[in-house]
Amino acid sequence: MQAVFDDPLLVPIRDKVEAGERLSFADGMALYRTNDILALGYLANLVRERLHGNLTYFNVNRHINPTDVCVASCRLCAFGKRVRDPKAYTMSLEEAWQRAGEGWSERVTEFHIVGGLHPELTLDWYCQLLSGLKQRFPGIHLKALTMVEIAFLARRAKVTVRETLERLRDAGMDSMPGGGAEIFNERVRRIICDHKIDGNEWIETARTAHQLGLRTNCTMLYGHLENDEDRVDHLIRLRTLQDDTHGFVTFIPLAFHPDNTALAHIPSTTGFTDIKNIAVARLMLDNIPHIKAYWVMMTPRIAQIALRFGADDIDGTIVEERIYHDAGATTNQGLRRGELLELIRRAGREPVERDTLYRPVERTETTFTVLT
Ligand code: V47
Repeated sequence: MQAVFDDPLLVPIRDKVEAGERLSFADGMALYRTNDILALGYLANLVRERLHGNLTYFNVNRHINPTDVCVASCRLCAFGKRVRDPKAYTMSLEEAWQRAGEGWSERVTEFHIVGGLHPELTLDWYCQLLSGLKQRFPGIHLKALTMVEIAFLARRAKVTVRETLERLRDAGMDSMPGGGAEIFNERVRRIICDHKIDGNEWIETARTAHQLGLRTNCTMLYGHLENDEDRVDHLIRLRTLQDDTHGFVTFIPLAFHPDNTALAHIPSTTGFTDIKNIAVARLMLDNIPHIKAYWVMMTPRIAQIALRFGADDIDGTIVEERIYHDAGATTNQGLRRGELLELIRRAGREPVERDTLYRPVERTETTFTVLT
């Protein structure tokens, strides 16, 4: 028996999803415009369970933000500070290496390393940062630097994006996070982050990374000045690149947090919008394997619900989070491994600890092995 939907516009979409067919721009618009959240959930869950069954992924990771000094001054951001701001910080290499080993005793498998666009930190400095981390923590995967940081470092070093990526890869960079994509539409981008690379440059930097064999994530920032067309356009541009490269591992929809930003007048997103963005992403991005419900951004409670609306991953232990907390997030700075297991189990899903590339991690009391 087929599911009955309140919204008749979803019926042809249901037929496509059940047949495993690709959804169009118009389908994406219908998905965003519907209020039939249960229908969206039914369809997204169908795809999610087709791909991953009952499994839900998480990892034991630590965020490291070496500096919050940033020349971009994006209106969307509460994290970046001007170089002369007394509240700004920049870690020395020694501090960053030491910080990496601090925090909870749970053995992390990934360092997630991002920061501001610092006017003085050079490509060489980042190479030293990464090679120093590799020396001190040889088994830990370095997921480092967004496309925006890469393009900035390349420009400052007067070398190509390809060479920048090659040098960082040789220094120890294993993969890249998905930040900085924001929304590709130029009209909106000019308002929310006018000094950042444009959407085409973000896509072309990701293409180069993928061509060099670096896997990356991708994101979309929603809940600010964008409209439904901009969101669908963003998702389709990511899907088109993925058809070419197959380099994206995970998509993470990111809800805009307005506090302490130049866009503080914009109301925060609601749980309804957050869940809708997870479901639409799962349905539109038919070639990206994983959809992450980032618990810091959506709260553990909504992230848990998202596991029934298309998400198969809730990210990790994190330990220390700054970007969302500077923008008013009230969630914890980190969660323990046991708390993530519990969150997933209580949604009736089966937790799998993964490494950055989604290989299962097996733990004994004191060691862990990545199963290849
Ligand atoms: O690039 C900045 C966004 C991103 C705000 O790849 C803001 O696994 C909301 O990319 N409100 C950083 N969002 C976070 C990110 C990420 C997080 C978790 C996992 C991964 C991954 C990537 O956060 C930034 C920007 O897009 N951001 N300021 C703000 N006020």
